[in-house]
Amino acid sequence: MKQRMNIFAAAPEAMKGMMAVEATIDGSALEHSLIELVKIRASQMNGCAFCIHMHVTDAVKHGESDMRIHLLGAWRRIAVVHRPRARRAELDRVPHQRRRDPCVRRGLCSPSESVRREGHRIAHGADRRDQLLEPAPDRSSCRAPGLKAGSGRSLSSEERRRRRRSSFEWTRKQSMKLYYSPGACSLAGHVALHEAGSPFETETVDLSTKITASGGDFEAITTKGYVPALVLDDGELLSENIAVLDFIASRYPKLGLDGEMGRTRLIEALAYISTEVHKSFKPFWRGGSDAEKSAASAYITKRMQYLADRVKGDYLLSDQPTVADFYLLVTMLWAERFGVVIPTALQGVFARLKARPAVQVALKAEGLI
Ligand SMILES: N[C@@H](CCC(=O)N[C@@H](CS)C(=O)NCC(=O)O)C(=O)O
Repeated sequence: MKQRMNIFAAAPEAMKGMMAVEATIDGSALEHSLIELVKIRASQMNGCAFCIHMHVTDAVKHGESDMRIHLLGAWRRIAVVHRPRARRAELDRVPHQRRRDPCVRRGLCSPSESVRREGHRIAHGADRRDQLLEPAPDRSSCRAPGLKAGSGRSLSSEERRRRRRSSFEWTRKQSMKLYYSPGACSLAGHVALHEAGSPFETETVDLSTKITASGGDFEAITTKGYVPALVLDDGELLSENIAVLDFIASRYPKLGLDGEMGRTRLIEALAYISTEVHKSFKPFWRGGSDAEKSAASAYITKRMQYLADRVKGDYLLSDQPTVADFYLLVTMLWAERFGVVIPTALQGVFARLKARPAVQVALKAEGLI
């Protein structure tokens, strides 16, 4: 194959201009996914398959919907690419300072999302709301590894360009990494990432020795020592199934619930599955007595019945599966394995979930089928 030209070496002046334009656009209040749509469209017009692939990957990563990407070829004729007037007005109300949030500038979330969404808080390590509302003094958590904190104002333009380039290359190389143990609750996140079509890597963990498949010390990755552990694409570690699944649904809204109460209802379901269903399997995993197992079994069926009585469609919360379905799926697989009765109304959901291609892929990858 013909080697690609190193454009930075071949046309440094042109690249200088390009990077300056890109820096200006990135520093503006435009949503990152919208910028990527423009880049995809330009690449389509240029007929550059490499660039289309690169910008589609970035657009998906920044939460762009498949629909808007597919419709780009006819963008002049459709309404979906335009931000609704209400959305523009909302954006205009965001104080300028917040638009300068480094996470917003890197396109990890839109200005309003940086205030509103839990995904932002988790992804960027701010666990208090007020840390979000006021710019944190040290923003290193939003930065690519190896880039030092600082305002950037005192940097030479050459150094700024070098950093931009390295951060640009870094974003391209990193993808999320899920540490899982076959059949464990981490399977929920594994399925969700496949459903999302997200680029991600995996590594298995031996939970008895805490050694990862590549021989690493899992407790050095998370002192919690349990799965799931999701290393985000900016290098931050996320643990706890509820948080991991909420993060995935925030980034890939098709796996969440629409509406003002959507996210709250999703967390409500995740919390119920985690604390009332998942945790009740303890006697089965931790060598409980027969009496303990039998009591747990009855309790789990009762707790599942509550969900069964409220099934909202083909899946638990709607006609489309959400991350809560994938968590429930794991517990139903455990129920099947340990002979716990699954309520009839959940059996259809169970069958539909098992038949999904993403579920099949994840089960196969974990060696469960
Ligand atoms: N609080 C955690 C618990 C996760 C959990 O129970 N993980 C199990 C597998 S399903 C595990 O890794 N156990 C190994 C251990 O605790 O040593 C969560 O909700 O994500």
